[in-house]
Amino acid sequence: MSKQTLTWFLAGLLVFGVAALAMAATPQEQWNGTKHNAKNLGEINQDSPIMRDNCIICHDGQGFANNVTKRADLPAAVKNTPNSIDCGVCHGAKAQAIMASGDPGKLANGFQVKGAGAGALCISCHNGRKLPDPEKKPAPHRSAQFDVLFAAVGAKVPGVVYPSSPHGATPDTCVSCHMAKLDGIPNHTFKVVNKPEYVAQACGSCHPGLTTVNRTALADYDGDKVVEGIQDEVKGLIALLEKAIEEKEAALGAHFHESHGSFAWEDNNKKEVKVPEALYNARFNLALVEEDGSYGIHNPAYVVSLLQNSYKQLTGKDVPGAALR
Ligand code: HEC
Ligand code: HEC
Ligand code: HEC
Ligand code: HEC
Ligand code: HEC
Ligand SMILES: [Ca+2]
Ligand SMILES: [Ca+2]
Repeated sequence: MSKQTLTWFLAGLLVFGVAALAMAATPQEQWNGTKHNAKNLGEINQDSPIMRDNCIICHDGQGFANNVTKRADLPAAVKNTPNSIDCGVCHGAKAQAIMASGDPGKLANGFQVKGAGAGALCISCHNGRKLPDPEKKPAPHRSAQFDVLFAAVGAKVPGVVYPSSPHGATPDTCVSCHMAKLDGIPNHTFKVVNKPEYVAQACGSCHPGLTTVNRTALADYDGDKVVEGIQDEVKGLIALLEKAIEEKEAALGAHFHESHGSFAWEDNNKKEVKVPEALYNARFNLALVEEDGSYGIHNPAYVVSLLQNSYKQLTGKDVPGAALR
């Protein structure tokens, strides 16, 4: 190679390299905008979950990494600050061991899952922590993704057989769908991007040709006579169940509220109202599905069945005109 050709070759490499760098995003750029970054959590005070004992094991990155539930037990340098769930947390020793084993260990609500691949890391934090209990009336935590994906948790009507999950079987569970390649690297926004290129990678191995996460449902589940995308069918069912719940509460004169992770109903004099089990169950399933946040994608048939059966248990009749699961 002559000296001149070599110069051109090197210049070409440089241009190509810069272009490639400009195209590929970095994990840092993608992570910056997420809620794993404490900067995006708004105003933080001592009552925020990222600062509170018993919450920091999931809400504070160093709480998780050091396996600690009390701030006082954190290393001095990170004890008094909110600590992001950052690169070092998810690529540190504890997280690596969980990803390699595919086993998040026993969860707060007693469930165990093995073979969850890299998604076991996500499951360590993204689980609902509670089981339905009409006596104590707990609410699911705002992170019920594990519970729905594995059809593990839900207020079930005795005798009804609920569908299990096709999506719990994805090899890296959460990571397969949420961390497919985005701009050339594993997606560190952690959000499923509802664009054809992304959907093709996250879902295409099992649903060839799918271009939107809102995949057309197999039937009309909310009974409005239109077969919509599954997320719209689920939103339709949520609206129907919510209306039925509010009608029941109005008839009982019971005002609903949630505090300290439990549901409660009170009359006009702020005295507790005893409500039927079906009402608690319906509230639990409604919260579970809303807090899961995927509007049915994590486990379509299960979510449809939970909502439809809650509606029936509460009102005594099937969702009018709907295809039942
Ligand atoms: C097992 C792990 C875990 C524990 C323990 C935990 N949380 Fe959470 N929590 C989460 C996850 C994960 C989310 C985010 C879920 C999502 O975005 O779907 C969350 C979300 C929340 C939210 C909603 C935040 C928002 O921006 O909307 C609040 C409020 C909250 N948690 C409060 C608490 C409090 C208070 C405690 C302690 C008493 C606690 N959490 C303990 C995992 C946990
Ligand atoms: C919430 C957890 C989480 C956070 C935070 C996180 N990562 Fe990752 N990262 C992962 C997972 C999961 C993978 C995919 C690993 C696998 O499948 O083995 C990954 C993959 C990667 C890869 C690709 C490795 C490969 O083999 O291709 C790089 C590089 C990386 N992360 C860097 C970073 C950097 C830099 C940060 C901080 C800006 C960061 N990560 C923050 C969970 C995380
Ligand atoms: C150490 C605990 C922890 C781990 C591990 C973790 N998360 Fe989170 N995640 C949280 C908490 C806490 C929040 C909510 C923060 C808030 O809103 O206060 C959250 C929020 C989210 C959100 C909400 C959207 C946003 O803006 O960021 C998504 C999506 C998410 N996590 C996906 C994942 C995925 C996928 C994994 C695995 C690769 C994962 N998380 C691992 C604790 C965790
Ligand atoms: C089969 C693919 C798939 C699997 C597996 C999966 N998700 Fe999702 N997830 C989705 C889709 C699709 C959405 C909805 C995205 C939308 O509406 O744009 C979603 C929504 C969410 C949301 C709400 C996002 C937001 O913006 O608030 C969170 C949090 C989440 N998933 C976490 C998880 C966790 C944790 C796991 C593992 C326990 C998991 N997901 C497993 C596909 C998946
Ligand atoms: C590992 C394989 C696999 C992956 C990856 C996967 N799915 Fe599925 N999915 C299935 C199987 C199996 C079924 C059940 C049979 C069917 O409905 O095709 C299913 C069912 C569904 C249904 C239910 C249809 C109904 O009405 O009951 C929807 C919606 C869906 N998937 C959407 C998605 C989306 C969106 C993604 C990507 C974010 C995805 N899936 C990724 C295997 C997968
Ligand atoms: Ca419909
Ligand atoms: Ca509808």
